[in-house]
Amino acid sequence: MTQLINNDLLGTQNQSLESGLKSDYTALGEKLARSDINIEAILQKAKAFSIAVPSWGVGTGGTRFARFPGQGEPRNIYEKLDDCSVIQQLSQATPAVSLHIPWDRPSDPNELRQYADQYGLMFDAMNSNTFQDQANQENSYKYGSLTHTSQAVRDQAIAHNIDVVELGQKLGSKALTIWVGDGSNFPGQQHFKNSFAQYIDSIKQIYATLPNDWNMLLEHKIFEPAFYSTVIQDWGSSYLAAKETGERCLSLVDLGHHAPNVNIEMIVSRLAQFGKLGGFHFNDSKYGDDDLDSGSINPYQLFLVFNELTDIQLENPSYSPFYMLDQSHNVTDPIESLMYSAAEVQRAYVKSLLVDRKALAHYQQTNDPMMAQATLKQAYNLDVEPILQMARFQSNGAIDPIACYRESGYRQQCAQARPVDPNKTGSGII
Ligand code: LRH
Ligand code: MN
Repeated sequence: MTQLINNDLLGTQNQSLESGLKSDYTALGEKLARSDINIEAILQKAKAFSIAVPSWGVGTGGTRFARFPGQGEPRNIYEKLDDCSVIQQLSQATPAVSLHIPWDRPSDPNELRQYADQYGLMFDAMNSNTFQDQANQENSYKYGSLTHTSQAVRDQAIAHNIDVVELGQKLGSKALTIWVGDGSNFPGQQHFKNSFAQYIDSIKQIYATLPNDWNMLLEHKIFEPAFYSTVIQDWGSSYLAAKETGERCLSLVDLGHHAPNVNIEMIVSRLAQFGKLGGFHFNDSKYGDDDLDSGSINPYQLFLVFNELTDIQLENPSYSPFYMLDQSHNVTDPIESLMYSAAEVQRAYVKSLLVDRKALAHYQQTNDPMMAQATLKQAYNLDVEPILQMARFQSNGAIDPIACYRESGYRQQCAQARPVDPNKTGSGII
């Protein structure tokens, strides 16, 4: 397998940290054993955990005001895969990449698949794009796409999604994520029922062409780019559309797509209870769809989301939703942010495995709110860093990915190899 970070450097870095890790791990193991928890069993689950990285996340993100390009930014899908391979080599938790079409459309899908294979990378859910107009596109998406009042525009958007599925099949993907920004900026501008009916009619046509082993993931979002109403504005609209469309049409929860303080962990529980929770876009936010690093603002919410997921998986062990990071890295090195964020999501998952669920059920049943919340906090307050480090170490990753990455000088090498394109400043998320 091709690996872009020198393995001797990785080995030397790990060696300097190994003994500290082993004593921390042993101490945590003893502490967990006192609660009848076998740390080795938790470690195996931590090693099996994976989350996909967004191809658009390895470039520097921006806002509508400005984008400040970083050093050595990837200029095409191949360089994006190079960077994704570094994230996987060091974190050992991100073996799959989620592409966005047409941003990542390859001229030769087989060549792209082989390029990914050399790094042991796979392709996760494919993302279609009918929220931007492409050059020489016949119909504009200014007033919508899958919900547009014109059948011709809807047909164009449907055809694009079907085309993305066909490309995804060549790349080995097994899911299509549909996020549309369709909505309105003024009361009266859009007919709520008609636009929702047009959305459902459109996705049914896409679903009819979906391979039998694929899922279709519907992503809701409260606002932006529309600022008065959004057709798929909340989990309810997503659930209704998924229910109407078919068994393998499910809802995807992007954590940043809710109003501040919405109880996202309860939405997770609801969608799962009715068999429609298909996947996640993990990130964090304080105000809007800020696309900040996962766990950087509200790590307890991330833990509470995984607390629900682990509860669901106890009942249904085969339940495995699509996990993906969906972030915009405006001021950090995207590779560092994606490695750190993957570990933060893995951390929330591991902590959720340490919840004493028997005790929690007892305190819930006997209406003891103090002890119920204390039971969750007991797991959340545990420092599981030794388990995350051991998982990486035993998988030939880096005990300290960011230190190893910085020591490697990979970014500086990219800065040499990928001179900044002075014309590509502009603004926007990519
Ligand atoms: C919309 C979204 C969606 C992607 C886009 C890059 O806000 O979360 O998942 O298509 O970001
Ligand atoms: Mn998203």
